[in-house]
Amino acid sequence: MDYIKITNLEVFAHHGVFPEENENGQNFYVNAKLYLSTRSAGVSDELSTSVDYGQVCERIHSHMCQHTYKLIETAAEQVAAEIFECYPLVERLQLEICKPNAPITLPFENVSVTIERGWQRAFVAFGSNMGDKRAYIEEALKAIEEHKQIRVKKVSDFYETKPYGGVEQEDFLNGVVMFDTLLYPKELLVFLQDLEKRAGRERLVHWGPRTLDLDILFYGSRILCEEDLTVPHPDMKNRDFVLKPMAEIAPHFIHPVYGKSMKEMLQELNQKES
Ligand code: A4P
Ligand code: MG
Repeated sequence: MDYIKITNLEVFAHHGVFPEENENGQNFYVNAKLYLSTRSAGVSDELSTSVDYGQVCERIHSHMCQHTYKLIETAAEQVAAEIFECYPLVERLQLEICKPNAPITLPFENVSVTIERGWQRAFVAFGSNMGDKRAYIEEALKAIEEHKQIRVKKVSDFYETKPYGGVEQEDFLNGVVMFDTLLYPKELLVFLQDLEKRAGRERLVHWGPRTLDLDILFYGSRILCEEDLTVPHPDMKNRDFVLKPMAEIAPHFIHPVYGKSMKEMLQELNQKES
């Protein structure tokens, strides 16, 4: 991918663990690589179709001057967050903060931290089978849309579905939302669980009735097998309440484990069931 590169932007600021550093300040140097497509700017020759690097430098400079962090890790994280917030065209960012005058009592040339952050495509399934199902889902979708580090791209139709899994319970309302996010998978899980809590979700019966269930179906093409998080969400090949909305909004998205598109997986499930 194309990128705009800023090298050794000098900033006099006060970050550091020691009070003398916060008081006296020192020079920091920032290197940034902003990944974005420069194609339309290349064709149109219009600044409005790209990112103004002069403005980016000023933003980095004023953020670094106006805040005092103990760690350059925090400075990097916060500067990155501001760049993503202000420049929607930036898809990925590599940021290095150098501190060549760090208080180290040995000869050294430089110390720095480099981070890489970017928007990731995620799919989340929503379901409800208690109370005002539509209202619970709409409330959650609103909160997802309002999150600063989430950009909703598509929401599927809401599907009325029969309960799957053997527990006798009310019909469900199901669907899928597709978005780009800067949140890490675990942070996304915590956010979604908080929304479930806000909807008054109680975990009484496994696979039982719920006001709101939000499951991470996919996080890019990442495969995660952790104690509290399995991605892609398991068992989706048997669940038409997941595959139907997925096939509606992302028919050509490839399941990273099965190597099949959502459309193909839905067709296979339909064949199995007929
Ligand atoms: N967890 C692991 N991986 C994930 C992930 N990818 N996304 C962990 C979200 N959570 C994940 O979930 C239990 C634990 O799974 C969480 O603590 C999280 O750390 P839960 O929602 O508390 O419990 P649950 O509902 O009993 O399990 P789960 O996995 O959400 O159930 P399912 O598989 O979603 O099945 N029939 C229809 N028609 N429509 C439905 O929506 N849903 C279920 C529940 C059964 N039948 C249904 C439907
Ligand atoms: Mg769940």
